[in-house]
Amino acid sequence: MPDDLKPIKMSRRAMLGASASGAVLAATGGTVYLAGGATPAHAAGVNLAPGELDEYYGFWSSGQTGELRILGVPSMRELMRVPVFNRCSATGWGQTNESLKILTEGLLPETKAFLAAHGKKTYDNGDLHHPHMSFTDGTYDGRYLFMNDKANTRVARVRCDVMKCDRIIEIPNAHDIHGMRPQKFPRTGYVFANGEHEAPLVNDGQILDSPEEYVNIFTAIDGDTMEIAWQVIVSGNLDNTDCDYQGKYAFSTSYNSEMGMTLAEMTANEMDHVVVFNLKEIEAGVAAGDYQVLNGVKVLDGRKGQNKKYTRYIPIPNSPHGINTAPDKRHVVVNGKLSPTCSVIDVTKLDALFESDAEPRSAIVAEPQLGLGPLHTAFDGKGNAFTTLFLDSQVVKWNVEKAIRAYAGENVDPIISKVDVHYQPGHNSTSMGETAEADGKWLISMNKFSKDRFLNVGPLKPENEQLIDISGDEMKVVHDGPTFAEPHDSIIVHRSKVNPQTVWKRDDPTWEEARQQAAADGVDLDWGADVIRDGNKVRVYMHSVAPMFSLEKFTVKQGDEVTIYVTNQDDIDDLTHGFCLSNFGIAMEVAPQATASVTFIAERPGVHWYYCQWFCHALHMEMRGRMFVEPRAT
Ligand code: RUQ
Ligand code: CUA
Repeated sequence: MPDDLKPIKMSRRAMLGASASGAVLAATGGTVYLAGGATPAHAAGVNLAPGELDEYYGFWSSGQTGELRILGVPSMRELMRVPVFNRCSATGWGQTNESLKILTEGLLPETKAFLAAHGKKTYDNGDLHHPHMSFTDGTYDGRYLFMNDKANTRVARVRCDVMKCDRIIEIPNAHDIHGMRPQKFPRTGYVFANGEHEAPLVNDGQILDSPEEYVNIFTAIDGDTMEIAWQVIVSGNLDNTDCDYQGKYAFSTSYNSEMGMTLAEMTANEMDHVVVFNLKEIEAGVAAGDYQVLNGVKVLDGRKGQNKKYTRYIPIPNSPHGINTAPDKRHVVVNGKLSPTCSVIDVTKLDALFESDAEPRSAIVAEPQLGLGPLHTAFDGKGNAFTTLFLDSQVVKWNVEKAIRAYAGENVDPIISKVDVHYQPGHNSTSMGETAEADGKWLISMNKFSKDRFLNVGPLKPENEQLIDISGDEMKVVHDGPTFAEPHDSIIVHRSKVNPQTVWKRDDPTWEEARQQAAADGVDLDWGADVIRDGNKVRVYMHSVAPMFSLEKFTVKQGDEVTIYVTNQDDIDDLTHGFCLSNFGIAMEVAPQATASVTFIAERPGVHWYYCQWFCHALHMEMRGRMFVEPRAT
């Protein structure tokens, strides 16, 4: 633990509540937490005192809200929302030219045409399930976060130096990206993305009821360039994905090996499968030209029965969902969902599947019976696994080595303990748990239902994310955290891995187009106070220094296409300004040393105030100016 980490202290209120309920306080390694009979109703959980910092960053998805969220762990305080697939009223994401560039440049041509027919430039919804950080040598490297959009088949990247999204791409040929993971070794490298829903390969309206012509697509994206490296056609749909610590294999679960279209068809088989992707063989296939090009992407055939060395299909009971590689760098846990089991793959046994056509199930080394509805598994780095049981509303802690011995015939029970969670857990995540540096301190159980755990806010309820202390054999629920629709997944990253800037650098590429336009206009983007007319296009350059904009007023004509560039010249930590043009539906964030711009048609004659919409100064209310729109000559 770095020296600068302050011990986590309980609040006085929590301590009083805890002792009143007869709980015992235990201190370990600077961390104080509840033990014994503390009931969550009395325990405020692990509170940090005012001003104390969390030990971990939690990166949270937000499901159908479409943004990334940053929480502090263990306090569970929400620290930031990073807009990605959504439209954000506060920051102007989805409206500023800088964000629209990112939101539109990666869309497929047919998507752009479709959106244009609706008067839109981009989608304004998304379904962000899985946020994961880039890796180097099996652990987080603090460069990027990657995340999927199930709703509109996209993958996005967030820069960790500024915690803003810098690239979004739409994935051609696939339908609805669900599972997504970055390569762990040697580095990211690839970002693997599962198409969840199968469709005809050429989906042009010719085929509906011929399931044999439906395929599914596994995609490898180059995480550095955000371009698609290759795709593989597979049999069955694809749910979640993970990869090994050796850089050789990726794996995806399939809950519908039947390729069924109805619920009855989809759940007919007792066994579905995990698809194993052989990265070296796929790369060799690409090099050898064994692909077709579809929508500009190299697509290889890895379907069952192709007898190619690209894929193998390991039968797994039944409709498996989550797949999680253990920090021991060897075992991969496949969560059975409709089967009460988890299946454990040993990655050292995968070579034989490809090289000597060994029976696919020979890679399974354990299949413990854990409880009802296993969905996802996390790890403590001490050989133990934590699996969510959706139907039982529990988390089960079990030992991987014991499960392997039991599978080999020994009379040993791998289950260590179970804890009730509230209610119906989906994902879970442990501190650093999806890296080789899993540290076994905290577990988040991401529960889909909160029911009675919070004040009733009407028929729509928050989810409940519970913080669990996993440092001992018994798991202890120490905090309930409500979250809005609808986080699926999270990762817990030690704060030593992440070090964002506090102000922007003026040479940041985000506003490169503004920089070029200003140069073409002969204007100083940094210190602008200029109005440039170019036909019916008007470009307004201003900067802000609290509490003033450099332009107190400017004039345009009705019908002009106006672009306003605002550069925040304050370079003090946290001194963000905003620009809101009232009754024009325009508002944006301009953080310290950033430039942001927005384009609109000045269709309303008269005086219109613009004002700073981020509280910045004692004279924040006075930080305003006027746009005068001269009426069109009639
Ligand atoms: S999934 S609740 Cu979208 Cu990650 Cu399993
Ligand atoms: Cu500038 Cu408020």
